[in-house]
Amino acid sequence: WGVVGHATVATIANNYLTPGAQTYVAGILGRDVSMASVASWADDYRYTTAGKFSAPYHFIDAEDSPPTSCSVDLSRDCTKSGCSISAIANYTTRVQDTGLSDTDRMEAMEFIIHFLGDITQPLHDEAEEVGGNDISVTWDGETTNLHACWDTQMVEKIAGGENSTATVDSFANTLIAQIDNGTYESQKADWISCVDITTASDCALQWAQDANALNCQYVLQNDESGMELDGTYYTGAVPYIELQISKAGYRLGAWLNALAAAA
Ligand code: DCM
Ligand code: DCM
Ligand code: DCM
Ligand code: ZN
Ligand code: ZN
Repeated sequence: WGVVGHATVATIANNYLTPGAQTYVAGILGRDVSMASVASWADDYRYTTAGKFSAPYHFIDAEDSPPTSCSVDLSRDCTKSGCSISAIANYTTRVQDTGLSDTDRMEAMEFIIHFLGDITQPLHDEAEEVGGNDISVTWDGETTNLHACWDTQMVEKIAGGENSTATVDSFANTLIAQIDNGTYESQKADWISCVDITTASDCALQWAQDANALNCQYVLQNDESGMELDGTYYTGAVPYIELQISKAGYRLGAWLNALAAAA
């Protein structure tokens, strides 16, 4: 996801933190630092020399065959340099390691906030055409790629603008209302059916498989190459994007609650 997506995930998660988790998160990030404000730090960091090692952690390149066959296989798909699943496990361990420096634990927390978002973006769980980066499409007549549209253009169109606190808060509140007593009320328990911080890799694999399935259901269902996405494709994608961002936020809240309860 882009900046609006990650900030919305973090804002939703923040809404579901227990009082203990609010204190726990603030103690690690810093008192006046919101989760939303650090939610895209990992995307800036991966382009720095110091942070280059973390670039593969944002995705898992599932070598499946969409739209016919979708699957994620940890041993097949998580490379030696790591992937989103190994990263979620690693940083879940590191944020709990009180022997690490405050900076290392803060970075671990920021990685968790970010990667529990990215893992719900279907194209972050897909090797095909480099997660859709190599599928050229247009958005309102402008050339871009399928991955960027899912990360940014479509999310901003749903949210009603580029990144701002007002846009993100309003989008997050709309989704929170659906989680609390709307479309998602009956599904949200499934979203957190695996929230066991002692088996983080197993949970993250389930989350990746859940999102990867959408590549066969919708994202890569037709040949999107050359397609204008700001039309029928966008309209059909909206419910999936809202679902995945809601899911990520609610799950992240539960994950942080579990971390705080174990601390
Ligand atoms: N930032 C962060 N975590 C870090 C370092 C920076 O969340 N470990 C955030 C704080 C700023 C932004 O990234 O909003 C830019 O930080 P800087 O000016 O330190 O590069
Ligand atoms: N690092 C990490 N996860 C680990 C070990 C290290 O993210 N399990 C990070 C911490 C530093 C960088 O990698 O930012 C280099 O760490 P080190 O100097 O410990 O090799
Ligand atoms: N990405 C991905 N799968 C890959 C490579 C990249 O999901 N195999 C994601 C990471 C960014 C976007 O695609 O969200 C663009 O990546 P980059 O800037 O590395 O081209
Ligand atoms: Zn992306
Ligand atoms: Zn990312």
